[in-house]
Amino acid sequence: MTLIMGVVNATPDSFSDGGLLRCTDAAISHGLRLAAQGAAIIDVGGESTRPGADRVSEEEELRRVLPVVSGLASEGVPVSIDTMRAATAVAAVDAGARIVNDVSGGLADPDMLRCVAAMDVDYVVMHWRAQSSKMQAEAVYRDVVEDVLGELLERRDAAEAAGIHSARIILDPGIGFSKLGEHNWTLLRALGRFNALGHRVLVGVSRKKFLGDVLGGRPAIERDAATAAVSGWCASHGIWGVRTHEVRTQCDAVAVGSRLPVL
Ligand code: PMM
Repeated sequence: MTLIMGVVNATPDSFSDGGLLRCTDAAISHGLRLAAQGAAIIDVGGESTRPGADRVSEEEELRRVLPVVSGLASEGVPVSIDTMRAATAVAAVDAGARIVNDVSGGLADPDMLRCVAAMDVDYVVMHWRAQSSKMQAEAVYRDVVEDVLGELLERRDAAEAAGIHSARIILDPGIGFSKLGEHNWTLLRALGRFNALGHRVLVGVSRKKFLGDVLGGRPAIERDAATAAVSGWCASHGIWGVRTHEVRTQCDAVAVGSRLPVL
């Protein structure tokens, strides 16, 4: 059955009372809660990738994520580290992470693929074209499905050429990254094409803007039901995992979607 990857953003602005220690404690508790609710993996990130977001320094990213990764891993929770930096990936794996979730598919840091190849971990290769501050300017496609599939396979090939075993690679179409609303819907309608590539596929639509756009501009926090509709659709397609902020409703959606396989 499609698994749920629960999102824990270890960013001070995600936890309203601020302060690193409180942020760390809140992030660990939140991750434990999501795991107890049924998330099979907790994805810890310290850098926002929202359209327009600026980057944080490596030091700041490490300060945010490492205590959260080790806190969750020491409780036996499978952790993935959401980072584009090789040094952060290496430190997080050292702290107990089992999956490196690189939204840039190895494009943002030239050391990433080599470093991941040297570790005993799975690697999420997401479709990505540019850093968040300028990614929406790159949302131009001839045929969005063919272009994304082609670019994703180039990154898959680069990962394998760097020594990452094929079975370790998880592919992700990168919903919302250098994509306009209609691009996202077109990609979701073509999920079968991504699954046919022979790798596990991860999909992240949780609370993203294109869902709010079909609901009259509904704010992010009120998009979990819409997210669940897509989680069910992913489960119908036998997708390996969905990355979501909320877990309980998504588990229900996946349980139902898995009983309605798309033939
Ligand atoms: N989306 C975000 C962050 N990390 N990782 C993967 N593999 N796939 C995604 O779609 C993805 C990701 C942005 O979402 P957030 O800022 O709401 O967490």
